[in-house]
Amino acid sequence: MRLIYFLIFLGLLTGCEKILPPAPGENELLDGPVEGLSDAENLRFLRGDIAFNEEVFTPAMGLGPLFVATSCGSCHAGDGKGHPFSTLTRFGQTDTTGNQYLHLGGPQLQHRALPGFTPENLPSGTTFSKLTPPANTGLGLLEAVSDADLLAWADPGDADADGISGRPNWITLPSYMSPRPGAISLNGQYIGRIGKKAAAYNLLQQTANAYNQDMGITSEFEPYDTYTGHEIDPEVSIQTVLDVVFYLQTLKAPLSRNEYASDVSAGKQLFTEIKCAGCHRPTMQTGDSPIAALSGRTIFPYSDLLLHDMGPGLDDGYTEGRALSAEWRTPPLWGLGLSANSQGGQYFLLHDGRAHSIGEAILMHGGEATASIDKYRQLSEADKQQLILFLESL
Ligand code: HEC
Ligand code: HEC
Ligand SMILES: [Ca+2]
Ligand SMILES: [Ca+2]
Ligand SMILES: [Ca+2]
Repeated sequence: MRLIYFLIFLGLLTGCEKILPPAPGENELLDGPVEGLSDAENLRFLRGDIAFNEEVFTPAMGLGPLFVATSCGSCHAGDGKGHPFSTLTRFGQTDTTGNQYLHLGGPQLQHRALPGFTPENLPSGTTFSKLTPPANTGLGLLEAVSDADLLAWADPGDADADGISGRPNWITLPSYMSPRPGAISLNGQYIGRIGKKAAAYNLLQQTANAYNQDMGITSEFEPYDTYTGHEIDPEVSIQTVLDVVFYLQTLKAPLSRNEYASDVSAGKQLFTEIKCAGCHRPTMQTGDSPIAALSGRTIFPYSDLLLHDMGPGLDDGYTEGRALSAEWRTPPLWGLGLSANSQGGQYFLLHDGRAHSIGEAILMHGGEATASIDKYRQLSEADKQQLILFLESL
């Protein structure tokens, strides 16, 4: 209340236009399509946008009976990073023999249920991760990077002895999925690259799972009711699922800001010097995509899409597929400086939002990042400040 009076008072003194924030510029918004879509593609983008952001499921539309939330957009507001009040909880165990709790509702916890149904509880003895929603921007471009490139960046045995290994999460494809052109497989498994542990092959798998596991909405792809486990009629059409996938594929990558300021470019230099770029790869190329606007583009995601052991501090004891409990996929850093906008004005970084500033997130790195973080600690305060300014510009 007092704040409001203060703002009114300020308003009287200065004229309202001075305290109202200016309308955000293009480079401060995360929603919007990549450049170069055809008219038909733009329409499809809009259909997906509506299904993702505006379609709220009700019991009559098939919601639940077990669910976590009622729309994609309620967790992924404005397509930006989500707040810890909209986390997903996944549970399992510390080994990678496959989820031992499938009969008790694993791997994902649905803590809400329609009247007359019992919501799930965490079974005793299980370990779990609480995941905050990542930003959904630029994912189609990441999907279009070739498997061969990802494999070229992996160094599972750390052959060059820089302490950084990095490996793909090899996953078994769901029955409805065909591998992308040029896909590389190992013992019948393929490279996952979506999700915090890279456990989903692509945006289709992530989307079909989200409808089913987050909202209890069955589709042709994931037809099993979350309560009974029985196959039931689709509650969302194939067309809508594919439109949402198209929307996610064609959401533009976040645009950087202030990149020509001298502090920012000095910070960028430091980022490479202290080996942050060993995992957060600044530049890559997309391969061929069925969507022309995504093909052959140079992109700046600051990720290698590979799993890295991040040490005991970031180990939740929860494994997903072959990803070990301390392993996380390098999160893209594009859009980092805009995260607070969609997180209630504050940063909630790392997989569960435990870091409240960029500096805190850096200091919580361990495992393969230890050498890099030691170098960070040795930077002067002025250098650290430049590095942070660079990260905020992304
Ligand atoms: C209850 C909140 C919630 C709802 C509802 C939800 N999500 Fe998510 N979403 C998350 C969280 C948390 C993650 C991180 C989980 C992970 O990475 O394994 C995530 C991850 C994703 C990702 C992966 C992004 C990346 O960086 O790899 C995509 C894509 C996505 N969601 C799309 C959707 C779609 C489409 C819907 C609706 C059909 C949806 N989500 C509904 C919370 C939610
Ligand atoms: C060994 C690979 C590796 C190195 C080296 C590394 N990072 Fe990371 N970084 C990661 C992974 C993996 C995560 C996600 C960990 C998690 O969510 O628990 C992460 C998370 C982050 C985040 C939080 C992002 C978000 O969206 O929550 C920031 C910021 C970050 N790193 C910056 C840096 C900087 C700056 C450096 C250099 C001082 C660095 N990283 C070095 C792998 C690495
Ligand atoms: Ca349902
Ligand atoms: Ca469940
Ligand atoms: Ca290495």
